[in-house]
Amino acid sequence: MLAGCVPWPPEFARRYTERGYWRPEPLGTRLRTLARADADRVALVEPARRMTYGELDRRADRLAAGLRRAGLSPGDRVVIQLPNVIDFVTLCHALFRLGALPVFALPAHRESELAHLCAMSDATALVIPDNYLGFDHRELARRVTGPEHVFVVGEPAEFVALDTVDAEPEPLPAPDPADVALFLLSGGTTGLPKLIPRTHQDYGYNLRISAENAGLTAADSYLAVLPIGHNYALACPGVLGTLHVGGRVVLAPTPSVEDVFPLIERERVTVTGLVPPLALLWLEMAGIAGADLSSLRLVQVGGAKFGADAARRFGPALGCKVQQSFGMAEGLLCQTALDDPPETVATTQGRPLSPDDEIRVVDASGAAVPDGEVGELLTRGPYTPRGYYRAEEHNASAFTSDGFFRTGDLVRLLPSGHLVVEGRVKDQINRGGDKVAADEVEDHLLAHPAVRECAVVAMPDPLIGERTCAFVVPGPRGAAPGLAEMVAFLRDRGLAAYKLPDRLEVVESFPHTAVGKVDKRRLRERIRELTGAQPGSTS
Ligand code: OOB
Repeated sequence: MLAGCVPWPPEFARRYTERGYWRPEPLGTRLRTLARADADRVALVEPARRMTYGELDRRADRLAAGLRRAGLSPGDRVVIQLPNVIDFVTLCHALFRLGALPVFALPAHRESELAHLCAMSDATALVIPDNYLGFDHRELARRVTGPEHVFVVGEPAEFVALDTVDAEPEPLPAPDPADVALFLLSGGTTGLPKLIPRTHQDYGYNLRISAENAGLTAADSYLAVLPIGHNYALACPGVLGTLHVGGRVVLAPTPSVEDVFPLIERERVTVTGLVPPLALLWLEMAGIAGADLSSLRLVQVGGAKFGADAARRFGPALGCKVQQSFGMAEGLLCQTALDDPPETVATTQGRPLSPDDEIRVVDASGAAVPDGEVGELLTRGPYTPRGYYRAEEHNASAFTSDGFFRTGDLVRLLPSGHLVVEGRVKDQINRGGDKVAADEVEDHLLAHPAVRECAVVAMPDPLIGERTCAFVVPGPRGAAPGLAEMVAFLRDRGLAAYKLPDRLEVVESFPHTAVGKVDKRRLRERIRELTGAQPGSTS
């Protein structure tokens, strides 16, 4: 396995292979078979362009050869920051074939995140769009040093247009299926996002079991609404799961209802995955937007807690089934089943998908809590890697000595095996599915000359579940900055917009815990009182 990664112990690897979870084939192998069997079948749809399985297969080969000729080698890391476009998917398959490793950035990331990802992964190449949602990503690329190559989808300026990377296919040695295929990003709890190495065979299993649990077949059209660089829309079952079964992937240019509803109607979309704020919006708009959504058979909702009331209303309002999805880039994926009773679908976040997903629910000392009580979820299994990339020190605390990942999520395990997410112990804000590591934002706030101390906490929000509140203790020099000034300051530091505080509270001092740490629990209570909000989740 690639240096800097933690392999599964051999006895586990043997078991996962023997049980058929791990298959000796690189990601994208099925694409070749499907392309040969039915070349003209539509694989990918953009609003103004479509691509068949045959074309996707050919383009992946030619792009792989072109990248090789441009100087990329197996094992090289390629940071991809693209919106939901066909080139994203062709590029992924080219890299799988070449054995080069995509590192998935989000379109919302800015200089701070992108520079970190390129440095962490030692990236050889960066792939960006020219513009997306009014932002010029070439400007961003100019400020990120490190990658030798910058490829652009669209107008390349001084960089290289991805379209022109093209060469006659040549035989390439197949990558080792046991090795890393791609890197996902952790939501981050301490500092900047960590890289999660996913192997061909672990990720292949991830996408197969989630495709199976969604009952996905070649007759399905999956609509990618959320960014496809995120695990959920990429492989749970997402784009890769859909292509695996020979279905059709419809790529939404943005998650807005104006873009998405007409696509559902036109392409007769059957399945999609949403975060709770979008699901609430769909619930509101379904009857009044005037689009025919009757082709939908299944809508997954996950990434943040989906309240039971909304979950109960969603299916009848949209005329489809709902599937709660509780997953993480680190591996474990829990989902309700298509034949679960409606109340189970409304009130739980599903069951782990693999019979070999091991679950422990523990208290702060690491001891198992009594059945049915709330504790931290620990897990290990055939698609949950044993460590972050190049993060030995962090891995020592993020994993138990016997390889269980500490999810930082508080859950209750029901006798049926379903989990209910009750909260979290990790210092993170879940902003409607977007994860914000409190201390990453705190580090940036502390760089402001007028800030002496700061603490970032979640505050309840009726629409997106949680928003970010920054508490600040001003320093001796100058007045504390207001929210607008602080937001401008953080933007200048290259922080992604979803990480910017929604509210700023200036205080004289912080409450402290008995051991002298800032007492964030009391700060959360204070902001709840100030906003008059109730503790709870999106409902
Ligand atoms: C998904 O993945 P990540 O890596 O962005 O975030 C994982 C974290 C979980 O540890 C949990 O804290 C939270 O997001 N989360 C949920 C949830 N789904 C994720 N919290 C409550 N209820 C849920 N349904 O978010 C992700 C990956 C694959 C599929 C779906 C979501």
